[in-house]
Order: sequence, then structure tokens, then C-alpha cells
Amino acid sequence: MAATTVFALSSGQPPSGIAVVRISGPAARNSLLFLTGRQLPLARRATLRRLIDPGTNDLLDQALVLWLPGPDTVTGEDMAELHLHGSRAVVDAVLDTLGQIEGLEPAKPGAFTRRAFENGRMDLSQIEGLADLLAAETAAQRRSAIALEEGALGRLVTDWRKAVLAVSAQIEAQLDHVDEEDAQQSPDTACIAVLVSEARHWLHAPSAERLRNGIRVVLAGPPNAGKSSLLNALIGRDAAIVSPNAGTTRDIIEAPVTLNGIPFLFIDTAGLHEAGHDCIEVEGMNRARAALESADIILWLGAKETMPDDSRYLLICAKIDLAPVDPHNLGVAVSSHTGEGLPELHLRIGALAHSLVPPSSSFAINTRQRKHIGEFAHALARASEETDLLLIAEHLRHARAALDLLVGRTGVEDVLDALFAGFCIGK
Ligand SMILES: Nc1nc2c(ncn2[C@@H]2O[C@H](COP(=O)(O)OP(=O)(O)OP(=O)(O)O)[C@@H](O)[C@H]2O)c(=O)[nH]1
Ligand SMILES: [Mg+2]
Repeated sequence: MAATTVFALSSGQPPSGIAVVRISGPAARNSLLFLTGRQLPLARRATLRRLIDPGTNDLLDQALVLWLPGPDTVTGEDMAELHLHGSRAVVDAVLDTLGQIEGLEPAKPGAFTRRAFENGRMDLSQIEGLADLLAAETAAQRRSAIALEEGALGRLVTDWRKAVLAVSAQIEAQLDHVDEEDAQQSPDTACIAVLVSEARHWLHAPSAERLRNGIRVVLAGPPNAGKSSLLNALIGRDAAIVSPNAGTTRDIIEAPVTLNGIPFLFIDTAGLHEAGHDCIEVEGMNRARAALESADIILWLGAKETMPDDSRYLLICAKIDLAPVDPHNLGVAVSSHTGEGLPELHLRIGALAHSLVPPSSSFAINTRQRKHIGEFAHALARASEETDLLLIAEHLRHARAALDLLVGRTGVEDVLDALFAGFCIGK
């Protein structure tokens, strides 16, 4: 446990209705005594107290104070909370006074969460969930982040670890009796196979980075097809320039938008055609192709015959106000000018996006987590291919090590530093 005690304003910048100052560490108790000049309030009971600077006898504020003795607190340490009037002057005065107390220091970003981690109150995946939750802007992001923060991945890992330990124990027992003929039986390969398929399932789970940055919907096709007009119509604002000239859009235009609680990034591209006339046009097409590679969904405004056979593509029949729809064209018929077909297109995009966001009460997997789940699956797969008990035991150890990395039992310092760099002070 850290010997220092930290304090910070945990609520938003003043002025605000109420400002919450949190204190965590062994001197939390003394801080309350120092500021109130009275005995501690009852544990976990909001109590009105006058806060006084004992040096000057200055009344700083009348505040609700909470005394939260550890270890049953978010950080696992003794804590105190001061619910102040949310003015700059009150907050500054209280923080200044706290700074005079021996053993207290201002908290660095994420300091409270780091203590929670160090005291075993949260695992690494929960901290990642918390970071996602603090950054969440859409319902889909919030749902995934809460599931992670609340420990869903940690529980999965606990189950996996138990299962692997059971097989490991079985093998150790067999190794102990390796001379006795009847003790020679194969380990529980069925159990390992189930774990491998579960882990592989999670490898294909929706990506947390996609959920954070938005599902990438790229509009592509030949020049003048109506891509920019459709982008504007879909997102409801004039993000891209539209003109009757072919080759209007030359660069990539990215427009973030939330539809039905799901974050999307709509991406308009330069028209694709055979011969680029100048180097700007050629570069525009290169960028369009790069956008297509990283796309999750592609709205193709070209002829059906020119559409690649790829499940990410959705054929769009644009400008249907100009000409009747060809019955052989199976695309979604839309007009950016009249709005016809746009609700249907929104629904189709929503349906395609469905598999790219986690189902409710589940969560998306980030690159770091995916890496360790991959290592876990790989080690188990190797164990199941092996017949030598010693080697099986070794692969199972690797599988468990991958789980430890996944929830941060080992090797986490740099991950934590990177995570907390993005945290607010007071969290
Ligand atoms: N009637 C009609 N005209 C449209 C529709 N959509 C686009 N247009 C017109 O078609 C022309 C080209 O539209 P854009 O949206 O600029 O086409 P684009 O595919 O982005 O073109 P580039 O950026 O040059 O590749 C413009 O004159 C638009 O007004 C539509 O639904 N109906
Ligand atoms: Mg355009």
C-alpha cells in the first residue's frame, strides 16, 4: 500500500453546483480531523461540517463530509470525501489547506484508480473499461465499457484459469505416478478443446478501437455518381462539396455521426476511374483505395458488375429520381435529392453494423486484450496437439501466463502508465 495520501478535485472544473474533493491514503482520517476540528463523523454517513483552516481559523466552507474507512473503499485505502460548494474560491481554499497537511500530496492523473489496482480492487481490464467509460459518447460505447469496467472479462478469465488449473493438476498427478501403468491416461483434451473454441470466439469479438473511433462506412464508386450528396444526406449536414463536375471530391472526407446509439465514421472518397489525369487525382484515388481496405461497410455507387465480391459491400442505386430503377439491380435505391430510400439505407447500414458492436451486456475487445487471448488460445492448441505430459504441462503454464497478462497480474507498468496518462486528475 502506498504510504502517501493523495487528494484532488474529482468533479468537473468549478463553478459547479457541488465540487467533490477526494482524499485517499493513511492520512485521510487526519485530514478530516484537521479540517473539521472535531471527531470523525460516523463511517459512510454523510455529515454536515464546518471546514476551517486551523492556521488562520478561516471558515472555508460548510460541506457534507464522508469518512470511508478502508479497505472496503474504491481504492482499498482509508478515504474521505468533501462535498463542497462548487466555486473556484472554495475549491482553491480547501485544496490549499489540504496541501499544508503532513503526508498529503496532490493526486496525479489516475492516482485513485492506480491505488485501486494496486490494492486488488480492480484488474487491468476493468481499468481499461473505466477509461472507455470516461470517454464514452454513445450508448454502444457506454454499454461495452460498463460491462468491462464491471468485471465481465475478469470473470471470464477466472473461469478459464480454473479450467486450465484443473487440467494442469490432473497432469501433475499423472506425472507423479508416471511409473504406474494404470495411472497413464490422456489428459482432459475435451476440456482444452472447449477452451480453445471459446477463446477463438472472443478473438472475433467486436473491436474496441472500432467502437471507440466509429464503424467505418466508405462511400465509393465512379466520379459524379452522387457519393458526396449521399454522404451529406445520410449524416444530415453538408460535410462534403457537391458539384455537377466529375472529380469534385479529391481528398478523403471523414464525418463522425451517431445513429441509433452506434458511432459511425462516414468516409467520402474521390471517384474511381481508369485514367487519372493529374497527380492530385491519382493521389485521391490511392487514398480512396486505402479507405476501402480499412472499411467495415462500403456503399458502392457503381455498376453491379464492377462491385467486388466482398461481404462488406452494399450496392447502391443512386439518383433514382432521375431514372426508373432497373428491376435487375438488387441494390438499395436512393435519391439524395428527394430522400427516397434513405430510411431503408439507414436500416441496412444499421443491420450490417450490428455484428460490429458487442451485443448488450457484452463488451468489445481491444488490441492488447486480443493479443493475450490469442496467446492463450495458441498455447492451449499446442497443448492439445502434444502427447508428452511434460510438454503439455509447459504449454498450459504459458496459457495461464497469457491470462495473467490479460488481466494485469503481471507485466502491467507500461500499460498502466499509458492508460493513466489519459485519465483526469481526481480519478
Ligand atoms: N437528381 C439527382 N441528382 C443528384 C443526386 N445525387 C447527386 N446528384 C447530382 O449529381 C452531381 C454529382 O454529385 P456529387 O454528390 O458531387 O457526386 P460525387 O460522386 O461525389 O462526385 P465526385 O466527387 O466528383 O466523384 C451533382 O450535380 C448532384 O447535384 C440525386 O439523388 N438526384
Ligand atoms: Mg464527391
